[in-house]
Amino acid sequence: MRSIFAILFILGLFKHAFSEEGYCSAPSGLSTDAKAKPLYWKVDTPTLSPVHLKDLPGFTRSVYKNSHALISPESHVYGPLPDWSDTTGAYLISPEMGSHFLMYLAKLKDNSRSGLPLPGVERFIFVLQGTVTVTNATGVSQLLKVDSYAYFPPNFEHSIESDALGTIVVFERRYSPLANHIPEPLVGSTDKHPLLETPGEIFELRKLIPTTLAYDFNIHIMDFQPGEFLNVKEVHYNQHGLLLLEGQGIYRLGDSWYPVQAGDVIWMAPFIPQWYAALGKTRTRYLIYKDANRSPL
Ligand code: UGY
Ligand code: MN
Repeated sequence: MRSIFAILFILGLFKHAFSEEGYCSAPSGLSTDAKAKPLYWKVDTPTLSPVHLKDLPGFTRSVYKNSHALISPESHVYGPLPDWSDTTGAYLISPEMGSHFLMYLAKLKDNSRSGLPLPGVERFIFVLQGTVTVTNATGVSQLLKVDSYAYFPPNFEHSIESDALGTIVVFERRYSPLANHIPEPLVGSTDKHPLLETPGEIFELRKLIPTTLAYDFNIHIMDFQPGEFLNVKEVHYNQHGLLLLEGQGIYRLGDSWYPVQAGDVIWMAPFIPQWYAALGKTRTRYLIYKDANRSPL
């Protein structure tokens, strides 16, 4: 009796392996298995339909050109970050592309601890997931939750730690000094910032860094409702590093039009024509680095 069950079980396993993995010969019209997939079934159920694109081997929406790059999540490559402990990071925008700034994602866990930026380099962090603790040289600590950020002026001693899981996006650049203007460290959160005027535009704008001359860049948080778009087809000397936090839409970069969604990162070189339209059913929110307050000369 036992051996009959064993045989039936083994037969069942074979049947499963063959039909799941498609090792068996193509099903004939005489197949009695109602679940068998007909020959050429993929023509009608194409891998290329949007929901399946991520499963297509070798497929990525990432693009790298002289004037811009789109780096979508399936292309992010994580590795150790120099001088950080127990942290992995993915550099997404760096001077090798032509940018004057660095943008990377860092994943922290128990016992993670940041290294310091290079001398003369300022740092901005924004929390995407979990919580992180930032501590200054005198030992004063602050807990940052999702949507909170911190700015560290150049040569400002600090550490970033996590006792659980935390993901942050980090921007760093060599500070461009201006006589009599000294940037201060900052800590804050997006929701504490008032909406700013955006003459001629419809999107909602917050700036996370003061617009005073001490700071040589800003981080804008821009919100679009579905159907809203940039009125100005922007062309400007400033550089951008963008992270889509929520939503989806179409980004125009030069002559190319890209479907984009939350998680995507975009590098925009100076003077690249840029335009965005929000689509779908939910708001788009993106975070965007923009250099400011310094002459391009
Ligand atoms: O301020 C900006 O340059 C911003 N509106 N650019 C952008 O969203 N691509
Ligand atoms: Mn712009």
